[in-house]
Amino acid sequence: MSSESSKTENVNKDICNFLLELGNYERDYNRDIHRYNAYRKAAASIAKHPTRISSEKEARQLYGVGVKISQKIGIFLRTGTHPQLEEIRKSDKNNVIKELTRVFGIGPAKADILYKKGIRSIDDLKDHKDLLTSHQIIGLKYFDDFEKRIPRSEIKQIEAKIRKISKKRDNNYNLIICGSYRRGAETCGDIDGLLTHNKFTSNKPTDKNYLNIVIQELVKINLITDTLSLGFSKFMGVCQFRKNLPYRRIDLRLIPKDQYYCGILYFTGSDIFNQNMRAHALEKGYTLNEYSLRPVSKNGVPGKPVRISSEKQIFDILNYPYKKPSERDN
Ligand code: DCP
Ligand code: MG
Ligand code: MN
Repeated sequence: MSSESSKTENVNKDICNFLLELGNYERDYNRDIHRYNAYRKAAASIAKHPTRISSEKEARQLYGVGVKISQKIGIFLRTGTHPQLEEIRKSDKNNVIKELTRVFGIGPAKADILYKKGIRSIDDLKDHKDLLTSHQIIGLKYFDDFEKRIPRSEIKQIEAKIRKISKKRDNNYNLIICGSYRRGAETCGDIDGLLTHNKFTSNKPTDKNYLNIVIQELVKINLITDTLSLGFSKFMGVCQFRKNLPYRRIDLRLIPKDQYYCGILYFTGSDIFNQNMRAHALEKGYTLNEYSLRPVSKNGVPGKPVRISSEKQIFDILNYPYKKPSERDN
């Protein structure tokens, strides 16, 4: 989920990598998502800092960098490493978990189970597919391809293709690619598409399987090669734009027209940006999620969704400074 929005060069990259390594350890080994988020938040903030950070004190001034993390940065700056980092790198279990969680669909909990069963590497896994779900087997099958970044130009072509195919089927379909692509990244980890249909809104329940109709078309033309999961509003799978190009992870969602702006705001991210904006919304007496923005009453009950007619309007209502997608890394 890295956000490679290659803008100005990050002069504190070593510090960011140091923090991310500690953060991943908290997530994968201790399964402490709060600590993981704290490290990521600090790293995202430092990545945006235009000048070289030279002291603990300087780090402490930055948004999202607390006392403990800045102390660690201080030690890292003085010694080029940190005892905790050395510890982590020595841990066999941690290294195995780190390797196994590179397979799409294998999270830290599953990796832990596999470790306990004696699996030590990706190669071990290939001989023990019986321990994996169908999801994870697909992750293993495309292991090398899924680690490759997707160039922006390829996503642009995939976007055009999906748009053309869905519009041909029914001109009421609309498509927008969100995620890191919409944030302007030169390369992306996966493809995140949002689909709407002019006749589909949240107040008119429907039996029509709008998403499935498009997926079937995309399977027919061999753009979509595998399905990880498919529900009424959410598809996760694999696509290949052209023979000999890598297989790519693709997520497609169907959203009701009236939830369009909250949908694209959420799906554009980054995830850290979303967390920060949601926290801000709560402070302003609103609850914001991928579907709607709703005022919260004094006793904590969310009211009716506000009718939204642009992405910027959500920022305005919350009195949150508007950020273009390319500025939404945190
Ligand atoms: N998202 C979120 N919280 C999560 C996961 C996702 O808010 N825990 C939202 C914000 C993300 C968007 O969904 O930007 C798409 O998720 P991805 O995992 O595809 O992340 P990105 O597209 O931002 O990065 P990448 O280039 O790694 O795909
Ligand atoms: Mg993405
Ligand atoms: Mn995604």
